Amino acid sequence: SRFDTYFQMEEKDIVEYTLLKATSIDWDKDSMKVIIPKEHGNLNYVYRVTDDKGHSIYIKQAGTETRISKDMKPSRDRNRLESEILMLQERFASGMVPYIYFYDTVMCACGMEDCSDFSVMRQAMLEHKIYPHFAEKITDFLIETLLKSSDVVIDHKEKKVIGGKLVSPDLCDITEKLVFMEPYNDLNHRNNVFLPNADFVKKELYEDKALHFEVAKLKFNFMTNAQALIHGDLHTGSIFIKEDGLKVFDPEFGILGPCGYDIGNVIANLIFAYDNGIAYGKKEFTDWILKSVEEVIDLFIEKYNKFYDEWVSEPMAMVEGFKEYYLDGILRDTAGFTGTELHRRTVGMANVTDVTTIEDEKKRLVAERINILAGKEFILKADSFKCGKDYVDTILKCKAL
Ligand code: SR1
Ligand code: MG
Repeated sequence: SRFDTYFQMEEKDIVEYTLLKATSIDWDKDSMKVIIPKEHGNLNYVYRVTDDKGHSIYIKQAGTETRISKDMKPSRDRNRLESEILMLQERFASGMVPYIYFYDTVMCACGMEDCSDFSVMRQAMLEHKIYPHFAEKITDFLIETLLKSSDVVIDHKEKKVIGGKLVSPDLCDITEKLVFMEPYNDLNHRNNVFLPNADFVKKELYEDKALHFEVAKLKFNFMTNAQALIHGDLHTGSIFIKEDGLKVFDPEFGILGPCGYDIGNVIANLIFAYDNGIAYGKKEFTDWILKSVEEVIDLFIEKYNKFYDEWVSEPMAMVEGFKEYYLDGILRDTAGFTGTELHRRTVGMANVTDVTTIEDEKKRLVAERINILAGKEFILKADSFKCGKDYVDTILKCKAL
Protein backbone atom coordinates (compact mmCIF):
# COMPACT_ATOMS: atom_id res chain seq x y z
CA SER A 1 0.00 0.00 0.00
CA ARG A 2 1.05 3.65 -0.14
CA PHE A 3 1.77 3.33 3.61
CA ASP A 4 4.72 0.98 3.00
CA THR A 5 7.18 3.85 2.97
CA TYR A 6 7.26 6.60 5.57
CA PHE A 7 5.73 9.98 4.83
CA GLN A 8 4.23 12.53 7.19
CA MET A 9 0.48 12.00 7.02
CA GLU A 10 -2.07 14.74 6.69
CA GLU A 11 -5.72 14.83 7.68
CA LYS A 12 -6.74 13.45 4.27
CA ASP A 13 -4.66 10.26 4.75
CA ILE A 14 -5.95 9.32 8.15
CA VAL A 15 -9.21 7.47 7.38
CA GLU A 16 -7.56 5.19 4.84
CA TYR A 17 -4.67 4.56 7.22
CA THR A 18 -7.01 3.81 10.14
CA LEU A 19 -8.98 1.30 8.08
CA LEU A 20 -5.78 -0.43 7.06
CA LYS A 21 -4.27 -0.63 10.54
CA ALA A 22 -7.00 -0.50 13.20
CA THR A 23 -8.60 -3.71 12.01
CA SER A 24 -9.88 -4.86 15.39
CA ILE A 25 -12.51 -2.11 15.20
CA ASP A 26 -15.65 -2.70 13.11
CA TRP A 27 -15.64 0.73 11.44
CA ASP A 28 -18.66 2.21 9.70
CA LYS A 29 -16.63 3.36 6.71
CA ASP A 30 -19.04 5.95 5.33
CA SER A 31 -19.40 7.95 8.50
CA MET A 32 -15.71 8.07 9.49
CA LYS A 33 -14.43 11.55 10.37
CA VAL A 34 -11.07 12.99 11.40
CA ILE A 35 -10.84 15.60 14.11
CA ILE A 36 -7.65 17.42 15.07
CA PRO A 37 -7.54 17.75 18.87
CA LYS A 38 -7.10 21.30 20.23
CA GLU A 39 -4.25 20.43 22.57
CA HIS A 40 -1.06 18.89 21.30
CA GLY A 41 2.42 18.20 22.61
CA ASN A 42 5.74 19.62 21.48
CA LEU A 43 6.79 16.73 19.26
CA ASN A 44 4.17 14.71 17.35
CA TYR A 45 0.93 14.82 15.34
CA VAL A 46 -2.36 13.48 16.72
CA TYR A 47 -5.68 12.86 14.96
CA ARG A 48 -8.94 11.59 16.42
CA VAL A 49 -10.99 9.32 14.17
CA THR A 50 -14.67 8.59 14.86
CA ASP A 51 -17.65 7.00 13.14
CA ASP A 52 -21.41 7.28 13.73
CA LYS A 53 -21.56 3.87 15.41
CA GLY A 54 -19.60 5.09 18.43
CA HIS A 55 -16.16 3.80 17.41
CA SER A 56 -13.14 6.03 17.80
CA ILE A 57 -9.35 6.00 18.06
CA TYR A 58 -6.41 8.37 18.27
CA ILE A 59 -3.79 8.05 15.53
CA LYS A 60 -0.45 9.49 16.64
CA GLN A 61 2.47 9.91 14.26
CA ALA A 62 6.04 11.02 14.85
CA GLY A 63 7.20 13.60 12.34
CA THR A 64 10.81 13.89 11.26
CA GLU A 65 11.09 17.30 12.90
CA THR A 66 9.55 18.22 16.24
CA ARG A 67 6.58 20.57 16.29
CA ILE A 68 8.36 22.92 18.70
CA SER A 69 11.50 23.30 16.57
CA LYS A 70 12.31 22.37 12.99
CA ASP A 71 15.98 22.09 14.02
CA MET A 72 15.27 19.15 16.31
CA LYS A 73 15.01 15.81 14.55
CA PRO A 74 14.85 13.06 17.20
CA SER A 75 14.58 9.55 15.78
CA ARG A 76 11.04 8.66 14.71
CA ASP A 77 11.55 5.37 16.52
CA ARG A 78 10.18 7.34 19.49
CA ASN A 79 6.70 6.21 18.41
CA ARG A 80 7.61 2.54 18.86
CA LEU A 81 9.14 3.33 22.24
CA GLU A 82 6.05 5.16 23.36
CA SER A 83 3.80 2.29 22.25
CA GLU A 84 5.93 -0.42 23.85
CA ILE A 85 6.26 1.53 27.10
CA LEU A 86 2.49 2.08 27.24
CA MET A 87 1.99 -1.65 26.77
CA LEU A 88 4.40 -2.40 29.61
CA GLN A 89 2.84 0.23 31.85
CA GLU A 90 -0.56 -1.32 31.17
CA ARG A 91 0.90 -4.55 32.57
CA PHE A 92 2.17 -2.74 35.68
CA ALA A 93 -0.75 -0.34 36.27
CA SER A 94 -3.75 -1.81 34.51
CA GLY A 95 -6.27 0.74 33.20
CA MET A 96 -4.03 3.72 34.00
CA VAL A 97 -2.68 4.25 30.46
CA PRO A 98 -4.45 4.37 27.08
CA TYR A 99 -4.82 1.03 25.29
CA ILE A 100 -2.59 0.58 22.22
CA TYR A 101 -4.44 -1.00 19.27
CA PHE A 102 -1.38 -1.23 17.02
CA TYR A 103 1.93 0.36 16.30
CA ASP A 104 3.59 0.65 12.96
CA THR A 105 7.36 0.97 12.70
CA VAL A 106 7.21 2.05 9.02
CA MET A 107 4.85 5.02 9.35
CA CYS A 108 6.10 5.59 12.93
CA ALA A 109 2.50 5.79 14.06
CA CYS A 110 0.25 4.08 16.56
CA GLY A 111 -3.45 3.66 17.23
CA MET A 112 -4.30 4.60 20.77
CA GLU A 113 -7.48 4.53 22.87
CA ASP A 114 -9.59 7.65 22.39
CA CYS A 115 -9.50 9.49 25.72
CA SER A 116 -11.56 12.49 24.65
CA ASP A 117 -13.94 11.93 27.56
CA PHE A 118 -11.01 13.08 29.72
CA SER A 119 -9.40 16.55 29.76
CA VAL A 120 -5.69 17.11 29.26
CA MET A 121 -4.75 18.07 32.81
CA ARG A 122 -2.74 21.19 31.88
CA GLN A 123 -5.79 22.64 30.13
CA ALA A 124 -7.99 21.74 33.11
CA MET A 125 -5.47 23.46 35.41
CA LEU A 126 -5.68 26.61 33.26
CA GLU A 127 -9.44 26.51 33.87
CA HIS A 128 -8.75 26.06 37.63
CA LYS A 129 -10.66 22.80 37.84
CA ILE A 130 -10.31 20.75 41.02
CA TYR A 131 -9.78 16.98 41.07
CA PRO A 132 -10.02 15.73 44.66
CA HIS A 133 -8.77 12.22 43.74
CA PHE A 134 -5.69 13.31 41.79
CA ALA A 135 -3.09 12.55 44.48
CA GLU A 136 -4.62 9.15 45.22
CA LYS A 137 -4.64 8.14 41.55
CA ILE A 138 -1.27 9.50 40.47
CA THR A 139 0.47 7.86 43.43
CA ASP A 140 -1.12 4.55 42.40
CA PHE A 141 0.40 5.04 38.95
CA LEU A 142 3.80 6.04 40.37
CA ILE A 143 3.98 3.13 42.80
CA GLU A 144 2.80 0.51 40.32
CA THR A 145 4.94 1.58 37.36
CA LEU A 146 8.09 2.57 39.24
CA LEU A 147 8.35 -0.12 41.87
CA LYS A 148 7.21 -2.99 39.64
CA SER A 149 9.92 -2.06 37.14
CA SER A 150 12.63 -1.56 39.75
CA ASP A 151 15.13 -4.26 40.73
CA VAL A 152 13.51 -4.61 44.13
CA VAL A 153 10.59 -6.34 42.35
CA ILE A 154 11.25 -7.18 38.68
CA ASP A 155 13.54 -10.02 37.65
CA HIS A 156 17.00 -8.40 37.15
CA LYS A 157 17.51 -10.00 33.75
CA GLU A 158 14.11 -8.96 32.44
CA LYS A 159 14.79 -5.39 33.52
CA LYS A 160 18.05 -5.31 31.59
CA VAL A 161 16.27 -6.56 28.47
CA ILE A 162 13.72 -3.75 28.85
CA GLY A 163 16.54 -1.24 29.23
CA GLY A 164 18.21 -2.48 26.05
CA LYS A 165 15.01 -2.29 23.98
CA LEU A 166 13.48 0.88 25.32
CA VAL A 167 15.87 3.73 25.04
CA SER A 168 15.94 6.72 22.77
CA PRO A 169 19.39 8.33 22.74
CA ASP A 170 17.90 11.37 20.95
CA LEU A 171 15.21 11.99 23.52
CA CYS A 172 17.67 11.47 26.39
CA ASP A 173 19.89 14.06 24.71
CA ILE A 174 16.97 16.53 24.66
CA THR A 175 16.34 16.05 28.37
CA GLU A 176 20.02 16.19 29.28
CA LYS A 177 20.35 19.56 27.51
CA LEU A 178 16.94 21.15 28.12
CA VAL A 179 16.63 20.12 31.76
CA PHE A 180 20.14 19.72 33.11
CA MET A 181 22.24 22.24 31.22
CA GLU A 182 20.61 25.12 29.37
CA PRO A 183 18.55 26.58 32.26
CA TYR A 184 21.89 27.19 34.03
CA ASN A 185 23.97 28.68 31.21
CA ASP A 186 21.89 29.16 28.03
CA LEU A 187 24.78 27.54 26.14
CA ASN A 188 22.61 26.87 23.06
CA HIS A 189 21.00 30.34 23.08
CA ARG A 190 17.46 29.04 22.96
CA ASN A 191 16.21 29.77 26.47
CA ASN A 192 12.95 31.66 26.71
CA VAL A 193 13.55 34.11 29.50
CA PHE A 194 10.79 36.59 30.39
CA LEU A 195 12.58 39.91 29.89
CA PRO A 196 11.59 41.58 33.19
CA ASN A 197 13.25 38.63 34.96
CA ALA A 198 16.45 38.56 32.87
CA ASP A 199 18.77 39.98 35.56
CA PHE A 200 17.18 37.81 38.21
CA VAL A 201 17.71 34.68 36.10
CA LYS A 202 21.32 35.64 35.41
CA LYS A 203 22.11 36.10 39.09
CA GLU A 204 20.05 33.21 40.52
CA LEU A 205 20.56 30.56 37.84
CA TYR A 206 23.44 31.41 35.49
CA GLU A 207 25.90 32.65 38.12
CA ASP A 208 25.28 30.40 41.12
CA LYS A 209 28.20 27.96 41.24
CA ALA A 210 26.90 25.99 44.23
CA LEU A 211 23.67 25.42 42.31
CA HIS A 212 25.59 24.26 39.21
CA PHE A 213 27.44 21.67 41.29
CA GLU A 214 24.18 20.19 42.60
CA VAL A 215 22.58 20.23 39.12
CA ALA A 216 25.65 18.45 37.73
CA LYS A 217 25.09 15.69 40.28
CA LEU A 218 21.41 15.48 39.28
CA LYS A 219 22.35 15.27 35.61
CA PHE A 220 24.69 12.34 36.18
CA ASN A 221 22.12 10.74 38.47
CA PHE A 222 19.57 10.98 35.64
CA MET A 223 22.02 9.53 33.11
CA THR A 224 23.38 6.65 35.18
CA ASN A 225 20.84 5.64 37.82
CA ALA A 226 18.85 2.97 35.93
CA GLN A 227 16.55 2.45 38.88
CA ALA A 228 13.19 1.83 37.17
CA LEU A 229 11.26 2.32 33.94
CA ILE A 230 10.34 5.97 34.34
CA HIS A 231 7.81 7.86 32.20
CA GLY A 232 10.43 10.54 31.65
CA ASP A 233 8.07 13.46 30.93
CA LEU A 234 5.32 13.23 33.53
CA HIS A 235 3.96 16.77 33.34
CA THR A 236 0.28 17.74 33.36
CA GLY A 237 0.24 17.72 29.54
CA SER A 238 0.91 13.95 29.75
CA ILE A 239 -2.11 13.25 31.94
CA PHE A 240 -5.71 12.73 30.84
CA ILE A 241 -7.95 13.47 33.79
CA LYS A 242 -11.61 13.36 34.78
CA GLU A 243 -13.58 13.50 38.02
CA ASP A 244 -12.98 9.89 39.05
CA GLY A 245 -9.82 8.86 37.26
CA LEU A 246 -6.80 9.57 35.12
CA LYS A 247 -4.69 7.99 32.41
CA VAL A 248 -1.03 8.81 31.83
CA PHE A 249 0.14 9.01 28.23
CA ASP A 250 3.06 10.14 26.07
CA PRO A 251 5.93 8.19 27.68
CA GLU A 252 8.26 8.55 24.68
CA PHE A 253 10.97 10.01 26.95
CA GLY A 254 10.79 6.87 29.09
CA ILE A 255 14.07 5.24 30.11
CA LEU A 256 15.52 3.25 32.95
CA GLY A 257 16.10 6.19 35.26
CA PRO A 258 15.63 7.50 38.79
CA CYS A 259 12.08 7.17 40.23
CA GLY A 260 12.33 10.68 41.67
CA TYR A 261 12.40 12.15 38.16
CA ASP A 262 8.74 11.24 37.59
CA ILE A 263 7.59 12.22 41.10
CA GLY A 264 9.47 15.53 40.87
CA ASN A 265 7.88 16.30 37.50
CA VAL A 266 4.41 15.80 39.01
CA ILE A 267 5.18 18.11 41.95
CA ALA A 268 6.74 20.85 39.78
CA ASN A 269 3.82 20.85 37.38
CA LEU A 270 1.37 21.17 40.28
CA ILE A 271 3.39 24.23 41.30
CA PHE A 272 2.96 25.73 37.79
CA ALA A 273 -0.81 25.30 38.23
CA TYR A 274 -0.46 26.97 41.64
CA ASP A 275 1.37 29.93 40.00
CA ASN A 276 -1.54 30.46 37.64
CA GLY A 277 -4.13 30.09 40.39
CA ILE A 278 -2.31 32.69 42.53
CA ALA A 279 -2.11 35.12 39.60
CA TYR A 280 -5.86 34.86 39.02
CA GLY A 281 -6.85 34.85 42.73
CA LYS A 282 -8.34 31.33 42.72
CA LYS A 283 -8.02 30.46 46.41
CA GLU A 284 -10.07 27.26 46.48
CA PHE A 285 -7.99 25.99 43.56
CA THR A 286 -4.61 26.92 45.04
CA ASP A 287 -5.59 25.39 48.41
CA TRP A 288 -6.39 22.17 46.56
CA ILE A 289 -3.06 22.31 44.72
CA LEU A 290 -1.10 22.71 47.95
CA LYS A 291 -3.09 19.85 49.49
CA SER A 292 -2.30 17.72 46.43
CA VAL A 293 1.42 18.50 46.61
CA GLU A 294 1.39 17.39 50.24
CA GLU A 295 -0.67 14.29 49.51
CA VAL A 296 1.38 13.15 46.51
CA ILE A 297 4.49 12.96 48.68
CA ASP A 298 2.81 11.55 51.78
CA LEU A 299 0.71 8.99 49.90
CA PHE A 300 3.74 7.92 47.90
CA ILE A 301 5.61 7.23 51.15
CA GLU A 302 2.64 5.41 52.72
CA LYS A 303 2.00 3.27 49.63
CA TYR A 304 5.73 2.62 49.15
CA ASN A 305 5.99 1.10 52.63
CA LYS A 306 2.92 -1.08 52.11
CA PHE A 307 3.92 -2.12 48.60
CA TYR A 308 7.47 -2.97 49.67
CA ASP A 309 6.26 -5.29 52.44
CA GLU A 310 3.86 -7.06 50.07
CA TRP A 311 5.88 -7.27 46.85
CA VAL A 312 9.60 -7.32 47.61
CA SER A 313 11.21 -10.72 47.90
CA GLU A 314 14.67 -10.00 46.43
CA PRO A 315 16.96 -11.28 49.19
CA MET A 316 19.32 -8.29 49.39
CA ALA A 317 16.45 -5.80 49.13
CA MET A 318 15.07 -7.46 52.28
CA VAL A 319 18.22 -6.78 54.29
CA GLU A 320 17.31 -4.72 57.35
CA GLY A 321 17.41 -0.98 56.64
CA PHE A 322 17.42 -1.28 52.84
CA LYS A 323 13.73 -0.33 52.41
CA GLU A 324 14.33 2.93 54.30
CA TYR A 325 17.64 3.60 52.52
CA TYR A 326 16.02 3.12 49.09
CA LEU A 327 13.10 5.41 49.96
CA ASP A 328 15.48 8.07 51.28
CA GLY A 329 17.23 8.12 47.92
CA ILE A 330 13.95 8.39 46.01
CA LEU A 331 12.83 11.28 48.22
CA ARG A 332 16.14 13.14 47.84
CA ASP A 333 15.97 12.70 44.06
CA THR A 334 12.33 13.84 44.02
CA ALA A 335 13.26 17.16 45.61
CA GLY A 336 16.18 17.74 43.24
CA PHE A 337 14.21 16.89 40.08
CA THR A 338 11.28 19.02 41.26
CA GLY A 339 13.79 21.87 41.25
CA THR A 340 15.23 21.21 37.80
CA GLU A 341 11.73 20.91 36.26
CA LEU A 342 10.69 24.18 37.92
CA HIS A 343 13.72 25.91 36.43
CA ARG A 344 13.69 24.50 32.93
CA ARG A 345 9.98 25.16 32.35
CA THR A 346 10.38 28.73 33.62
CA VAL A 347 13.49 29.85 31.74
CA GLY A 348 14.30 27.07 29.26
CA MET A 349 13.16 26.32 25.75
CA ALA A 350 9.92 24.49 26.60
CA ASN A 351 7.92 26.86 28.80
CA VAL A 352 4.50 26.02 30.21
CA THR A 353 1.28 27.87 29.44
CA ASP A 354 0.35 27.94 33.14
CA VAL A 355 3.04 30.62 33.47
CA THR A 356 3.24 32.17 29.99
CA THR A 357 -0.50 32.95 29.86
CA ILE A 358 -0.40 35.07 33.03
CA GLU A 359 -1.27 38.41 31.45
CA ASP A 360 -0.35 40.77 34.25
CA GLU A 361 3.43 41.28 33.92
CA LYS A 362 4.02 41.81 37.64
CA LYS A 363 2.10 38.67 38.54
CA ARG A 364 4.03 36.62 35.99
CA LEU A 365 7.28 38.02 37.35
CA VAL A 366 6.27 36.94 40.87
CA ALA A 367 5.17 33.47 39.67
CA GLU A 368 8.49 32.92 37.92
CA ARG A 369 10.44 34.02 40.97
CA ILE A 370 8.53 31.54 43.15
CA ASN A 371 9.54 28.79 40.69
CA ILE A 372 13.17 29.88 40.56
CA LEU A 373 13.63 30.34 44.30
CA ALA A 374 11.63 27.28 45.36
CA GLY A 375 13.49 25.27 42.70
CA LYS A 376 16.81 26.32 44.23
CA GLU A 377 15.67 25.30 47.72
CA PHE A 378 14.59 21.88 46.41
CA ILE A 379 17.94 21.36 44.69
CA LEU A 380 20.28 22.83 47.29
CA LYS A 381 18.56 21.31 50.32
CA ALA A 382 17.28 18.11 48.68
CA ASP A 383 18.13 16.04 51.74
CA SER A 384 15.71 17.93 53.93
CA PHE A 385 12.49 17.24 51.97
CA LYS A 386 11.14 14.24 53.84
CA CYS A 387 7.36 14.76 53.75
CA GLY A 388 4.65 16.68 51.89
CA LYS A 389 4.56 19.54 54.39
CA ASP A 390 8.24 20.31 53.70
CA TYR A 391 7.28 21.08 50.07
CA VAL A 392 4.28 23.23 50.97
CA ASP A 393 6.31 25.21 53.53
CA THR A 394 8.92 26.00 50.89
CA ILE A 395 6.34 27.08 48.29
CA LEU A 396 4.66 29.38 50.83
CA LYS A 397 8.01 30.75 52.01
CA CYS A 398 9.10 31.57 48.46
CA LYS A 399 5.72 33.14 47.68
CA ALA A 400 6.17 35.46 50.67
CA LEU A 401 9.67 36.63 49.59
C1 SR1 B 1 11.92 19.47 22.06
S1 SR1 B 1 10.73 18.87 23.06
C2 SR1 B 1 10.61 19.93 24.43
C3 SR1 B 1 10.00 19.29 25.60
O1 SR1 B 1 8.70 18.81 25.27
C4 SR1 B 1 8.55 17.47 25.73
O2 SR1 B 1 7.29 17.27 26.27
C5 SR1 B 1 9.66 17.27 26.73
O3 SR1 B 1 9.31 17.76 28.00
C6 SR1 B 1 10.74 18.08 26.11
O4 SR1 B 1 11.76 18.42 27.03
MG1 MG C 1 4.97 14.99 25.42
